[in-house]
Amino acid sequence: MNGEMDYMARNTESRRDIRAWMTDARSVLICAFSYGDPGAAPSPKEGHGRIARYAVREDYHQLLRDRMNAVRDWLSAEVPGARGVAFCDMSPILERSYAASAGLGWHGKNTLLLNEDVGSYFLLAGLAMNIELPSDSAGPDRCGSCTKCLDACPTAAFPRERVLDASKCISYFTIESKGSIPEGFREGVGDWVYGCDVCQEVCPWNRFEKPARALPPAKIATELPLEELAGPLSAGLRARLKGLPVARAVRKRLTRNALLAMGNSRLERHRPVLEQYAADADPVLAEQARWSLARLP
Ligand code: B12
Ligand code: SF4
Ligand code: SF4
Repeated sequence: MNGEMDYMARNTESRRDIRAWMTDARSVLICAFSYGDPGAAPSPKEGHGRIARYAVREDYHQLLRDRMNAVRDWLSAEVPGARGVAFCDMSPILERSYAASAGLGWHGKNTLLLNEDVGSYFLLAGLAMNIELPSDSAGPDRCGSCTKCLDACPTAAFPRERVLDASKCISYFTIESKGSIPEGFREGVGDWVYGCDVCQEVCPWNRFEKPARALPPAKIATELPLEELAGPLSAGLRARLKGLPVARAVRKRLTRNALLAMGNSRLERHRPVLEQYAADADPVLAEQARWSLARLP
């Protein structure tokens, strides 16, 4: 279920118990940072590829670790001997489990953490501390009988509620997977070129989405022209993508994803670009372009 993300099968100890990661940890302080932006839903646009909302603003990894380090520095100054290590996304720690135990929300059926005030458009970052902190308690599950996210997933990546088969998720295919996207899933990937927000867009709790205060505003639109994404990036686009998560994407993966979306668009105007890549020295790009060409009318 992990696809090529081998790292998820490693460090299972620290996923079970954070003390395998920080031996003297006694508390976890975890925060949610909203990137809500009502009205900024990535919507299909002819000849464009969609980008997940979180990826169009400044990369959050260092930004949020810095914020948690500022909290750690303040706590260390207040409590002599207090020590802590910040984490955000990159460490083998089940952030959603800690966040749920801390009362930040509940595990939605789409496996994301949901909060009744802001929905699910937030990111998590935490601090493992060597001191005992007062603890909060988990809140109730508010999904009820809703199954909108499970029904809407374009690649049927949920074998059952609250379980994601990561090897079928568009987010995995477009961001993490290095080789060819398996044929059986290409149609489902649709026009997504970096991440996927479908199981959040349909969630009724995201109606309560509020403008983000905790993260910087979006720097680019959530839809970009496929021709621009497939070719060598222009200086202008490179400058606009600088510092965004989408800029972390390996160039080849972004090209592969744009070629796939061109096939799904069925737009004749993409033929010249696809014909050019059909003869590319890279077998993944060449095969993807041929598949997409075969879908043009
Ligand atoms: C690897 C990863 C991915 C992989 C695999 C996801 C997966 N299977 O978990 C891929 C690339 C597919 C992915 C996709 C996305 N991700 Co991601 N991802 C991660 C990462 C780095 C690790 C997750 C992990 O270890 N998963 C393994 C499983 C076992 O862990 P788990 O789902 O957390 O499950 C545990 C708990 O949920 C709990 N649990 C599950 N169900 C229930 C039910 C109850 C009642 C209880 C009590 C407990 C419980 O038990 C499980 C085992 O202990 C985390 C950051 C982190 N370090 O946590 C971000 C993280 C989960 N991702 C995040 C985001 C934003 C996304 C995307 C929305 C990005 C996008 N727009 O494309 C999508 C959403 C896909 C989806 N529906 O979940 C955010 C989620 C924020 C939130 N509000 O929940 C995180 C927390 C990053 C962050 N720092 O903010 N992601
Ligand atoms: S992110 Fe997209 S592909 Fe992944 S589970 Fe959600 S809807 Fe399905
Ligand atoms: S769409 Fe419905 S089932 Fe899915 S997470 Fe939102 S409330 Fe829960």
